[in-house]
Amino acid sequence: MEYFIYDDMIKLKVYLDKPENTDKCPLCLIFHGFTGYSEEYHLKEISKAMNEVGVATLRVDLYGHGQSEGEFRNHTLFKWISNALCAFDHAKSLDFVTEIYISGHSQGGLLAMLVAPMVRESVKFLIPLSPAIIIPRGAKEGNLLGTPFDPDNVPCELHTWNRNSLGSNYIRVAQTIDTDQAIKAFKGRVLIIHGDDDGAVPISDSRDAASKYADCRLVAIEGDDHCYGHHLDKVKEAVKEGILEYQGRA
Ligand code: FER
Repeated sequence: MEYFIYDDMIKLKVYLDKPENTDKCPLCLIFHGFTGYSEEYHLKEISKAMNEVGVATLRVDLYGHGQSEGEFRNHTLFKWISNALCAFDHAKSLDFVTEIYISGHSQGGLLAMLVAPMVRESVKFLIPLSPAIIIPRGAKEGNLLGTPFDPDNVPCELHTWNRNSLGSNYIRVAQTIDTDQAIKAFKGRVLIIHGDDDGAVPISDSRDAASKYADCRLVAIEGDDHCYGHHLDKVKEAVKEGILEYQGRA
């Protein structure tokens, strides 16, 4: 089911998929990555895998992406955090939902890591997929998308791979993000999944994050790339196993 929710004046497209033959069930929020959108193949397949183990999903097109409002060049992690909290509140209001999990891919995986501790009283399971921990670090060190810049004199434009450009506030906001603090503040279960041949976002950041979380397992997908072009089946298996294990049914 597709519909819109509102983050105040901003219309956000969401895709709700429920497992068959269930009355009440958990729901997992799924956030896409930078230049991504909810209907990407890998996200639809991961959503199906969750449905197969009895978990509903809510995929959210975030500000400036997919069919949601906002200009790509004006998107920032602050706007995405606001959107994610709005999606969380919406999910909480759905009467079939028993519990909420949070997942996301790449920049959406980073977003999931930032939002989970903010709603830690209700979210006990976090599933970052190839999380782009590299973004806040790159913003602080002065290198994003392979483009070096002076982090103390933030450039007014950042050119991306699909010819869209990005305003400077993206970088200014990313410079304020403290990933280690978000990791420290989340004590629930974490399952990180990451291809070990990811050229866009290094798996080393996920290994480091996994060692810092209180309760985390990292599943490395051997030979896979950023969007799981080779072994999406293994990603789906890892998601299903992780959910069943979390639910104590494995
Ligand atoms: C970067 C590396 C990765 C970057 C963004 C990404 C803006 C995000 C990737 C994704 O979400 O798929 O340097 O800079």
